[in-house]
Amino acid sequence: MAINDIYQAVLRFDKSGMAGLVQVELDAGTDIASLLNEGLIAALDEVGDRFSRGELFIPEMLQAAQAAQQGLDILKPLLTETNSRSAGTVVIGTVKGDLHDIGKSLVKMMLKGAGFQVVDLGVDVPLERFVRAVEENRADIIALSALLTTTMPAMGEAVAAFRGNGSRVKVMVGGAPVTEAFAERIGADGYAGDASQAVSLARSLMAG
Ligand code: B1M
Repeated sequence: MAINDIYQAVLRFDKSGMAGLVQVELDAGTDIASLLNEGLIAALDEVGDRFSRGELFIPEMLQAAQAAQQGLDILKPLLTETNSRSAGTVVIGTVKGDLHDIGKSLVKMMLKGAGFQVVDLGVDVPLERFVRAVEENRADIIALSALLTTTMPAMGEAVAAFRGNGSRVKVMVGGAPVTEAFAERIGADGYAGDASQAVSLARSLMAG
């Protein structure tokens, strides 16, 4: 049994076997970061590459995501368990027009594990819902995820809206096509390349 089995299971769209494979690795003492990065996430990257090359199509991409999700469900309690008191409140969501959920959910889990209260608005979230949720929850931070180059502009619109309405919420952005340079260009308070960087960034935004 090895992490490669988990990687291969995503590529086989093996929804029913995934939980067992991940549990075996956990029981063997494999660390969660390796399970995620070398197993589930690396496999989804390969799926994306195969999609780009026209070797598989949307239904298969969706099935691969569902298989990976089964593995994440096993890791969820380990990522979210915390004893610390609230580190701050974060509203998180994937921007309008974008249905990609997995990376955003991973960021949510890690933030929860780090003691943040997290309000997850889901995917395809219109700007007005972000604005309302920030007010209703008196959020300290808003975390925006985008996986498509076509939906990234919604992040700039969100930053402009929060600056325009005088909100003091800190805006952090992330997602595969998002870069530090893009974050700076739109005036976001920070960019995180992965879920653990998102935790460090959220902590430093709370401190600053
Ligand atoms: Co989509 N898709 N997809 N897809 N999909 C990508 C993103 C793509 C790169 C594939 C490819 O062509 N190589 C490509 C985007 C190209 C582009 O715009 N540059 C693409 C496309 C084109 C599409 C469609 C347009 C296909 C079509 O219909 N023709 C369509 C769009 C639908 C829509 O959103 N409106 C589409 C649909 C789908 C599915 C629904 C089938 C499915 C998503 C299912 C789901 O999420 N429940 C799907 C999938 C699975 C993927 C890939 C294969 C995997 C995404 C993923 O979950 N990765 C993806 C290829 C790839 O990413 N290599 C692809 C694992 C996840 C853990 O990583 O989300 O990057 P990621 O999150 C990371 C970091 O980015 C960061 O932390 C996470 C953990 O480390 N992060 C943040 C993310 N959000 C953050 C927020 C933060 C901080 C960090 O807050 C501050």
